[in-house]
Formats: sequence, structure tokens, C-alpha cells
Amino acid sequence: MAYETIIVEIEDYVATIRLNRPDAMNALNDQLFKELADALGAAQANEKVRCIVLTGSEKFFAAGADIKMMSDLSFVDVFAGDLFTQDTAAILRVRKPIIAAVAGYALGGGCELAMMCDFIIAGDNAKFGQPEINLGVVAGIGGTQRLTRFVGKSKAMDMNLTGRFMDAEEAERAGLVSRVVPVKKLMEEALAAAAKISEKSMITVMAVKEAVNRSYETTLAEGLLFERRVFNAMFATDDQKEGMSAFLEKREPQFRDK
Ligand code: CO8
Repeated sequence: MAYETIIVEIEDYVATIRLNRPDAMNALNDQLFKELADALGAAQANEKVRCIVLTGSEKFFAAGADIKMMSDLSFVDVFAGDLFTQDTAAILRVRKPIIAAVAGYALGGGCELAMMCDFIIAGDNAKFGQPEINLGVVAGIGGTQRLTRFVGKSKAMDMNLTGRFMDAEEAERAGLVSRVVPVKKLMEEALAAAAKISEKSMITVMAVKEAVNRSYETTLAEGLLFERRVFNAMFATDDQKEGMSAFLEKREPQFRDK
């Protein structure tokens, strides 16, 4: 598939996907979501890719779903047409880790897209928000649900009810992002994190992703049991033997994803 709204580069085990609709501040439309879903599916299937970085430009990650595209839609259009649902589900199906490298605006669907990734590294100019209320709608792909789990009810209500933006520092304090770095160093930091992950066993990496994500879907007792069973299962892998032997022999592990 030839892409028009994203740019994909694969280097050193890392697929970088850059949102690329600069005239509309990377606003998310059907085409972009379809291309993104396709690129993520391809990255998942590509054995050379061990981690994915999703980013935008230095000024905007994405300023939300495309308002021009949505303005004339009816209830029937969005309900029966299941706006964005299939393609956002495709993002969540990816088993390899996805790091969101966010600079500038991550608003509405842009903030929600970043939250669908596994963790967010923010440039110091990042601004997060759920301003849908100003358009007479509510957030539609996680802004009332994931944001609430990340930052708690009070701040999620504040963001969704006032439509105000949260800067990078506040986002880090609130637990929305894992770290804030100078915007000029954003890609360097995100790629370094991706390279670090790429050194690990893919089996363990995918198990970690599944286990952490399970914590959002289940009770503590069920989640702890799931984690324990995944921990147990790791002892069936060669990489567990290799990782522990390498530690005891004071050498770097050579994982083989087995
Ligand atoms: N959609 C379409 N175009 C956009 C969007 C957008 N979300 N955001 C910016 N643009 C366009 C502008 O229209 C403008 O285009 P043009 O030059 O052709 O007029 C260009 O980008 C530059 O924008 P501005 O001139 O406004 O730039 P400023 O620097 O003055 O402001 C802002 C930047 C603050 C980011 C401002 O553009 C803004 O507020 N944008 C809208 C933010 C917003 O409301 N986002 C939420 C959208 S709704 C949503 O995301 C719902 C998602 C859930 C979908 C659910 C499906 C089931």
C-alpha cells in the first residue's frame, strides 16, 4: 500500500511511523487511520521490526480527528459507518510495543491515539487536551475512558469539561507521559528507548505488553493471577535460561526469541 498521510521508515529494528498531514496539523481522517492500521499491521508482520515509534512533527502530533471531514456527518453516518472503529481496533491488536513520541499538539483524537500506544515520551512543547466539548461533542476514542485511568477522575473531568490543554510538565506529573525531553532531542530519546527494547527477547517484550495492558481490563486479583501465569510461562523459554545464565556468568544475554 502506498501511503499519502504517513511516512514509514525502518532502521535498526525500529519502524518509525510519522503522521504527515501538515496542512491540517495531522488531523486524523479515514485515510490516515486506514494507512496507519496498514503500516502497523505490516510492522507487526515484519520480523526485522522489534519496536515501533509513532510520531508527528515538532509542532503537532495530531490536532484531533478531522473536523472538516466530520462536520456534515449525521448520527446514522457515524453510528452505522462505525467511524474509525475498525482501524483503531487494528492499532490495539499490535503485539509489538509502540512508543508515542509527542511534540506540540496532541488534541482530541490525537491525545487518544497517543494513549493507545504503550507509552508516551513528550517533547517539552507538548500540549495534550480533549477539547471536543468546544465542538458540541464528547471524546470518542478513549478521552473519557483511558485519560481517566491515566490521570484520575478530577483531571480527566477538568480536561474534558473545560477543554483546556495540559502542558508536558503537567502531563508528566499526572502520569500521562513517561518522560519529558527537550523537543529537539525527542526522536533521539524515543529511538534510544526503542533500541533498548529491541535488545530484549521479543517473547518477554510481548508478554510484558500483554500483562500491563491486562491491568486495565480486569480486577487486581485476576490481573495478579494473569501476571503469575505469564511469569510461570517464561520458564518454558530458552530466553529465560539465557537471561539468567548470562547474569550469573557476568556477560550480556544473547536472546533468540525462543
Ligand atoms: N481538523 C481539521 N483541520 C484542523 C484541525 C482538525 N482537528 N486542527 C487544525 N486544523 C487545521 C485548521 O483548520 C487550519 O487549516 P487552514 O489553514 O486550512 O485554515 C490549520 O490546521 C492550522 O490550524 P489553526 O489556524 O487553527 O492553527 P492555530 O495555531 O491557530 O491553532 C490549534 C492550533 C489550537 C491546534 C487549533 O487548530 C485547534 O484548536 N484545532 C482543533 C482541535 C480540536 O478541537 N480537536 C478535536 C477534534 S474532534 C476529535 O478529535 C474527536 C475524536 C474522536 C473521534 C471519534 C470517532 C468514533
